[in-house]
Amino acid sequence: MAQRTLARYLTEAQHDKGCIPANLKFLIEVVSRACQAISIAIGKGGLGGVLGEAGSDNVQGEAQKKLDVLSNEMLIEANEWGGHLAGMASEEMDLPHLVPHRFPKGEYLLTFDPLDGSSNIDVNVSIGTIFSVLKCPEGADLSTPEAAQAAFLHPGTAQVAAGYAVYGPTTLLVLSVGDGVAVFTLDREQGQFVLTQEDVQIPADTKEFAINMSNQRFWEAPVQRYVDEMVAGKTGPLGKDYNMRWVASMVADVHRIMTRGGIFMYPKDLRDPNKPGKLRLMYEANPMSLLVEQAGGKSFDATQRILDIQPTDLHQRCAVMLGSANEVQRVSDRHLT
Ligand code: P6P
Repeated sequence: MAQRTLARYLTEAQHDKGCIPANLKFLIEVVSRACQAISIAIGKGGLGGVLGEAGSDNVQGEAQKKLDVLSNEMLIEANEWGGHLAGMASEEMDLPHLVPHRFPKGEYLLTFDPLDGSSNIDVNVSIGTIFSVLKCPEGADLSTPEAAQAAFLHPGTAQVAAGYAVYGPTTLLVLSVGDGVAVFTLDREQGQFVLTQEDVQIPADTKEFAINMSNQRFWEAPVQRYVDEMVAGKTGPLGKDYNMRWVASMVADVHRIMTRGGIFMYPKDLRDPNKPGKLRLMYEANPMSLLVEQAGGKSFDATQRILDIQPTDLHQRCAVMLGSANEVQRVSDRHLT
């Protein structure tokens, strides 16, 4: 059977299921080509002069890697001319990037973390791009970047598409337009993404958890108790041994869970009561939560569904507990007792 490329998959979804308007199909293809170009830049590593620090900090006060800045620029340049977007927001930019007046404006808003896990770049561990697509509200005030921020502030349930690219031994694009999750593998000879898995399903149970254990003393009691129970294994109340993984690239940890199940947690850290978590709602937690739910998993901030959170700030953080439905439900229930 002929390979089903991303373009064919999107065309079929557009015609057969009517779930992808033409401009959304175009947007996803443009993002996929930007991810392809990012994959090539990353692949050059030290040979391409793209490793190391950029010498600047992002809005989060985090030192930017050269590839953080490059990936951000690649996504901006790929998307601003096509007439499908009204604006873009990124982890690497304080304010939204509005489509320049010289280009046509479209109906969608794109948020992204252009290169997630960038602390892993220089040690050659998998990293990724995370993106989320929203409809721009009718009559939104896009007169200035400051004013435009409000147009982005929708709960995750309003996303019309979400996905990530994971730059690992292979480069994969994992995508949902609200009709399940599909996985595409980059065929470097052909220079295009080819469908390699459809209708991803996360197993409801797991024996694998992902968390940064070095923060254990700063977690809230329910999370401490839950992790202690998993570490106790067969000798504890859960009656089974668990394994632990922590790549410190959300995309890599989430992709493992999409592939074989598991629970990923970046819980609230009591060191800074003003920071509900480390991960960002709009371009990390929300897109990943849509994908996980579309694959039969769950995603809570502890007690509430992440996709239901009403954002108040473009860069707000939230606690994240996502993955195998029964395991996520268990840790959420720990907060109610
Ligand atoms: P820590 C990467 O910096 C990131 O945003 C996520 O990709 C990852 O899951 C997390 O932070 C790792 O955080 O505290 O373990 O370095």
